Parts: sequence; C-alpha cells; structure tokens
Amino acid sequence: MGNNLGTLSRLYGAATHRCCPHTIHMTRIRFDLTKVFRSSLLALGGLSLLLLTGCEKAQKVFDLSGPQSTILTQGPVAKAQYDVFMVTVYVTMFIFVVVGAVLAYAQFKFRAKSDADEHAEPPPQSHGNPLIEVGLIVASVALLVVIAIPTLKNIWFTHDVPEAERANAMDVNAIGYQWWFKFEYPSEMVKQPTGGEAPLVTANELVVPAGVPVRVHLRTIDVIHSFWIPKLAGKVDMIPNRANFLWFKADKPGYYYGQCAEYCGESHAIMRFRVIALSPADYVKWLDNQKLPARTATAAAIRRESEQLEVKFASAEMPAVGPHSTLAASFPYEDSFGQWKKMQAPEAGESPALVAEGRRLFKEKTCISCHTVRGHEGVGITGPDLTKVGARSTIAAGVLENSTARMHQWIKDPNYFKPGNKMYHGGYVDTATGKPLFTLNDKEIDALVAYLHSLK
Ligand code: HEC
Ligand SMILES: [Cu+2]
Repeated sequence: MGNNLGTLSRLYGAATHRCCPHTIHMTRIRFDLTKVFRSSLLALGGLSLLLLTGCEKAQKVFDLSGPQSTILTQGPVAKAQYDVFMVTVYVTMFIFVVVGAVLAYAQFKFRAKSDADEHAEPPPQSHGNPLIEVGLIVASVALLVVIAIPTLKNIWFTHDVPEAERANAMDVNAIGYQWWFKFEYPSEMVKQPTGGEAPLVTANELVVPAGVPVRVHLRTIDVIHSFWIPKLAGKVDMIPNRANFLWFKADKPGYYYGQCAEYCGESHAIMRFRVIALSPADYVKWLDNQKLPARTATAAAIRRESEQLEVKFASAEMPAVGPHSTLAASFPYEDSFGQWKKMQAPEAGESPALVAEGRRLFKEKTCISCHTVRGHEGVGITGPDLTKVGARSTIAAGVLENSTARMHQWIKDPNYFKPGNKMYHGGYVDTATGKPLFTLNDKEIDALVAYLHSLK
C-alpha cells in the first residue's frame, strides 16, 4: 500500500513536471483562490443589494419575523428557549472564530513562498503535545459547562409553571388527531344535550387569556404528534398512553400560529392550529359565549342580535380564490387578529331559510355522525366540534381561512386540501360497492356553509 502510494506520487510528480513548470502551477492555484474569493464577494454584494433595494421576499427571509418565528418570541417559555439557543450560538461562534483564526494564521504564516519552500523536506514530525491536548479538553469542557448551566436552568423553568404563578395557572387538554387538534377546558363544564355535564370542547383554535400561565396536557388519539407554538412554546410530543404536558404564557393579546412538529402521516405538514390570546375581560366574554349551545339563526334571533351588537361582522374582503392560493398562507397575517375578532359576530345578511336548510342537510348528509353541534343535531366525535365553527378564523386545522368560498371548497373536496384526511375519501363511498352513498351539489353546499357560518 505504502509502496503504491509512493509510486502514485512519483508518477503524479512526474506528470506535473512534464506539463508545466512549478511557478505556473503555483500561480494557477493562486488564481483559482482569487476566483473563489471574487465570486463570494460578488454573491455577498448581490445579496446585500437585494436586501437594500427592499426585495420583499428576501427581507422576509432575513428579518426572521414570520408568524412561526422562534426569534421574535412573545412569551417567557419561548424566550427561555431562545436564550439557550443564543448561548449555544455565541459559544459555537467563539469556537469558530478561534479555530478559524488559528487555521488562517497557519495558512498564511507557513505557506510556500518559493519553489524551494514547496519542495522542502517536511519538518521533524512529533506525536502529541500534552499541554495542547489537555488544554483543548479543559477548554471544551469549560465551553460545554457554559452551555449546560443555562440549559439546565431552563429545563426546570420550561418544565412546569413556576411555583409563584401556579395558583394563577389554568389547564387545558390538547388532543392530537390525524390531522387536527381538539381542545378541552376541564375547568369549564357545560351542560350536554344528552344530559349531564362535560368539559367545554373546541377545535383547532385555542383561546386563552393573555398574561396567564396555561398548562397544556398533551394527549393523542392515534399516532405521535407534537405540539408547537413557535412564538410561545414548544415542542413537546403527544404520545399514545403517555401523559405529557407543557406550559406557556402569552405576554400580550395576539394571534399565534401553531404546528404539529412530529411526522404523523400524509397531511402532517398542514396539521396546524392557532392560539388566540385575549385580554382577561375579552376571554371571559368569549368563554361565556362558547358555553352556550349552538346559535339558531332565526329571523327573530337575527333581529334581536343586530340590536344588541355594537360590532357587526363587516363582510371582510378575502383574497381571491385561485388554484395556487389554496392555503391560509395567503391569509393577511398582519391582520389575522382583527379578522378573528370580526368572525365573532354574526354575518351581515344571514338568510334564516338558507341556514335552516343547511341544518337539515347537515343531518341528512350524515355530517352529524362525525361532528358535534352542541344543542343541535350533531353528536359525532370523529371530526372537530362545530358548535361555534363560524367564529373560527380558520378551518381544516389552520390551513384554510374560514371564508364562504373556502368553506364551500372544503366541504366539496376535503381531500384536495388535505390528502388522506378522515372526512372524505373520494366522497362518501360504500365500501362494499365502491359507489358514493350520496352526492352534494353546489346549492346544498351553499346551504351547509350558511348554516356552519351561522354557528358563532
Ligand atoms: C367520516 C367523518 C366525517 C363526516 C361524515 C364529515 N366530516 Fe367534517 N371533518 C371530519 C374530520 C376528521 C375533520 C378534520 C379534518 C382535518 O382537519 O384533518 C373534519 C373537518 C370539518 C370541518 C372543518 C372544521 C375545522 O374547524 O377545522 C368542517 C367545516 C366540516 N368538517 C364540515 C362537515 C360537513 C358539512 C359534513 C357533511 C357534509 C362533514 N363535515 C362530514 C370528519 C367528518
Ligand atoms: Cu400531527
């Protein structure tokens, strides 16, 4: 082997000797380096130009301020996680700079400056330098300790609500389903139409009071999911037969994006949710309304409500519906909180007849078998609770905005938006014959949408 290598290097040496003198060989290398240097400089210049000229997309990437930013945090738990991250960044940056500087120094100091240098005998070789080796071990350990101290401190902090705030904390249960989230408020019992009481249930939009620590008990009905609200806290897995929990607190009222962070099947990437933090007073108002049974939009009710309500649902302009703007990413994020608030009030121009027709169809087309509309007909538990679905800003687990057009499209073909989801598999199909059990035409869907949007 050694022999072969020797032969190879001799051959190689011979080859370079034959084709070109060393000086040219050297300048060629130097020239290549300059080229690399120049193109990096060019790329860097281009990039900064892009940023300076205000290319919106580029700025969005570099200012790290998206709705799922873990850099611009909005609560103490996410902040603690961010702080640990930054300590790690600083320590590794320090290592990078020191090692890089030593490397650069060696490269320049000991570079071959002449033909003789290039062919000089290697200096005497030695093995090991106890001082350097022990020094590096000590330095590495010291740096790891620098990272370990805040890490351990924050593991304790993020594990559970701090002692001092525990009395003030509230509990919710979050249950992962393929591919949506169910939320339960165990301290808020509501009367069930079938008799008795059960915790208040909502789906996909977790509403909490701002400034209050929230302990989220994480469960799953099927596979492993993971609960993550980038700006507030995360991620903790929802594991079958294992009781996990996390806590978070939103510093101020706002609208926060959540996301399943553990691969859980076809539509995992679009298994989202929202957290809406309200001022304590607004939260109580919201809670009172949620605890009521489903709203019935009769002509008399609409008249009465329109007299009572100061804020009426202004039919907000939604982005155009096109094949490529199917996801709620097109939702104007900056104004999401405002949109959500508007959704809480009944829509203008409701038609009691259409709503009633929708309610009838909701039963006739078997929607009730999978969805609960507390106080109305639905009792199913396979899908999200729809008692107040009209007041949510998103549907299909944070994927589509809850507009008339989107709701229509969702009911028409849920699989188009969320492959493999449990609502339809190519329409309601009789497994024996493979034929659809029933169809829904556009007029019927319009009635269903009117009904669902009346559920505020
Ligand atoms: C076989 C059970 C099943 C039936 C029947 C069913 N759904 Fe669903 N539905 C689901 C599931 C599961 C989801 C959650 C899908 C997801 O986000 O992954 C869902 C989601 C929804 C949502 C979105 C809710 C939200 O907050 O995200 C609406 C609205 C809805 N269904 C309406 C209907 C209507 C209207 C019908 C009747 C035409 C119907 N569903 C029939 C299972 C069902
Ligand atoms: Cu998931």
